[in-house]
Amino acid sequence: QQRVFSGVQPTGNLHLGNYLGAIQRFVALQDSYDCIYCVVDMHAITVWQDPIELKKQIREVTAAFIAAGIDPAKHIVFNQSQVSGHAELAWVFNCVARLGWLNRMTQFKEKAGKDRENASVGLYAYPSLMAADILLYRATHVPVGEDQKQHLELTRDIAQKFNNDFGPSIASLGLGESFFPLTEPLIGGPAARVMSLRDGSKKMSKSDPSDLSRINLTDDADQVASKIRKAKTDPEPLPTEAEGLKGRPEADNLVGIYAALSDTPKEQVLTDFGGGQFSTFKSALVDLAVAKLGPIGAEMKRLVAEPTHIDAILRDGAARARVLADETLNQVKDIVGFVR
Ligand code: AQP
Repeated sequence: QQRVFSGVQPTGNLHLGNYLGAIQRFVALQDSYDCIYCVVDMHAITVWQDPIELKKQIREVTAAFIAAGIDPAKHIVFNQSQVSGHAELAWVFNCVARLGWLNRMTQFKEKAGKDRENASVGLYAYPSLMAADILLYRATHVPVGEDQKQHLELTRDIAQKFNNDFGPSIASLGLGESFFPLTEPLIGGPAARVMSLRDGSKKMSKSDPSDLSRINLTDDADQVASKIRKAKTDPEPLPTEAEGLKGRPEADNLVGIYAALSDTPKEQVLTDFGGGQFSTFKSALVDLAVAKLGPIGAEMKRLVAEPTHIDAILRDGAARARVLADETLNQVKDIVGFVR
């Protein structure tokens, strides 16, 4: 059975990058896979989160999933902390992963910054927990933005080392040749890495201090329009072919956003707008972004106003996830040699 797992951190400021790189693709995969979509609140606390805000943010990410079109009745939507198997499997993986592997993780280096001694142990061990999230459900495919590629490679390394280290035990229990799948990342499309609207060399991110750098999913039409109009560009007209976007990161980013929002290749966008001025293209992009994001933002606001409904979705999803998680976890305990 092909199974998709992915997660989004409830760290506030959900933006167009999260939508195009992840959530929009989660929606599209629902017809072809069994999907598990998780609000990864335990990842969020690897950096400080205000407890009152965290609760709101967990509900907001859940609302974004539902508003974007994820069906929580057909698939599983839940928050990570309600299924304790994530933490339990992460501990086993902490003992499988090597320090040298984690030392190479660029996201830790970026997020810890210069004051590394003061970063949480959780931030360092983040990739082990992410591997546990995925492998607890033995997911075969994980849709993510390009920034998560390295963590997905580590997940495969952990799965492979577990399968090798415990090979004889797995075989003696009759659990097949390799217990964990080598999960395939699903990364791609024109918006695998949406860049900041202020600086084409930085990715659009929740933590950028400038609100003008990102389009938030809850921005109203005026905010979306003003941010796109102020987005950095260069003085040249748009090229007529994708080749001409090389060395023009801001133009490339806006064309990629248009392509992903309209579900057309970048080449088509350039056929329609190439040779013209940015102002014309930006007006069309505003119309498209408002038409696409407006209803999602409005539905998110409506859903977060009824937290009991959202909490019921998360509780129900967690109960269904727990059944799958417990099965894997019991097998892992047997494989490792724990008594239960
Ligand atoms: N700019 C982006 N372009 C495409 N995809 C992106 N994703 C994030 N930023 C972009 C994808 O969104 C999913 C959820 O991300 P996350 O919330 O788990 O964490 P993140 O990558 O840490 O998000 P941010 O916005 O970049 O936060 P900060 O500012 O804290 O670093 C993932 O699939 C991610 O790839």
